[in-house]
Amino acid sequence: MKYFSFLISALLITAGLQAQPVPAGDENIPYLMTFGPKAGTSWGDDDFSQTFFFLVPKGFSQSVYIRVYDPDISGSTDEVNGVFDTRMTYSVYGGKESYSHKDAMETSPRGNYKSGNLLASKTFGNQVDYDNKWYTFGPFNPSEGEFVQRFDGYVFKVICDGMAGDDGNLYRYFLSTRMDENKAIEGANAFAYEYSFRMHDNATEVSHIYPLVDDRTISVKLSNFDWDSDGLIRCVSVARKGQLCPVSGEDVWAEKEFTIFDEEKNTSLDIQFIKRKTPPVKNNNVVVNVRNQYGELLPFYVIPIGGVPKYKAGIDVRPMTKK
Ligand SMILES: [Ca+2]
Ligand SMILES: [Ca+2]
Ligand SMILES: [Ca+2]
Ligand SMILES: [Ca+2]
Repeated sequence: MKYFSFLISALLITAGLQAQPVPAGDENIPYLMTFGPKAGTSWGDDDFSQTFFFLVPKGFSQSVYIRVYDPDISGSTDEVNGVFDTRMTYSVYGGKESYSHKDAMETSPRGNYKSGNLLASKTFGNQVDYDNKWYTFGPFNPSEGEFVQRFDGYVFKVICDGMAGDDGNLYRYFLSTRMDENKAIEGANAFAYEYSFRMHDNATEVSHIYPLVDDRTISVKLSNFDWDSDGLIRCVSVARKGQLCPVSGEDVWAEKEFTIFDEEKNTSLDIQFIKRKTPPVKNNNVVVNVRNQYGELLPFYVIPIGGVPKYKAGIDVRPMTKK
C-alpha cells in the first residue's frame, strides 16, 4: 500500500495537471445528475445523492473555492417531472474522517456518509436566478480539508442530496482559486466512487470514466444502472483492446466481472460509453461504479491518473496469478 500511495502523489505532482472542472475534459460527460427523492429510480438515479471529493496538493496554501454550475432545479438545463418542485442541498465537508470514514467512501447515502465537519451548505430549488449560473462555496483554507497521507494533500467532500420533489438536477463543479471565476489549481484533482450522470444526446459523443486500479486488484466488477440499452460499454486499458460489458436496460443494474492483467496494475482503465445510433436515446441518466475482489470501490479520477490509457499491441496479457 505504501508503494502505491507514493505512486499516486508522484503521478499527481509530476503530471503538472491543471484543470478541475467536474466532469473534466477527457471524460466528455455533459453533466452530473441527481434526482429528488420522490422520483422513481426509472428516471436514472438509484439513490438521490452524489458525493465528490476534491483533492488539493499539500503545498498549495491559498484559499480555494468550490463552485457549482446550475445549482438550481429549474429552467432548460434541468429535467422536469410534472412541475419543478425539487430541492437539493449541497454540503461541503472537511476535517477528520470527512474522506476516510468508510461510509463516506460508499455508493449509497447510508450511515455516517456525512462524516467530518460541515464547512458550508446551501439548498436550491426552483430559482431562476441561479439558472445556468455559478454559485460559489468558500473561501476554504486547504487545511480545512482532511489531510490524507497517501494523496499527500487535503481532501474536501461535497455531497449533493435530493431533499424533496421528483425532478432531475443537472450540475457541474469547479475547484477554483477565485470566487468569481474558474481558475484551476495545479496538481489538484477530483474523484468519486460512484458516478451519476447525464449522457450526451448526440450519438457520436463517447463518454468515459477512468477507474484507478491499484496493485492489490485481482479482479473488478463494473456495475451500471438504467442505461436504457443505449449502445455499448467497453473497457480499454494498456493491456485490453476493448472488453465489452453488458449494458443495463430501464431501471435495472447490469454487471460484469473481469480479471485484471499485471500490466493494468497502477494504471487507469478507460471505460467507454458508446451510444446507440438508432433509435436514439435522449435524456439518458445513468449510474456506474466499479469494485475490486474485496468489494472495495475504485476511485474515478476526473483527470485519469497516469493519463488516458492507450492499448499497447503485443503486450503480454496473461491474467494475474492469485497469491
Ligand atoms: Ca416535479
Ligand atoms: Ca437550471
Ligand atoms: Ca441544475
Ligand atoms: Ca437512463
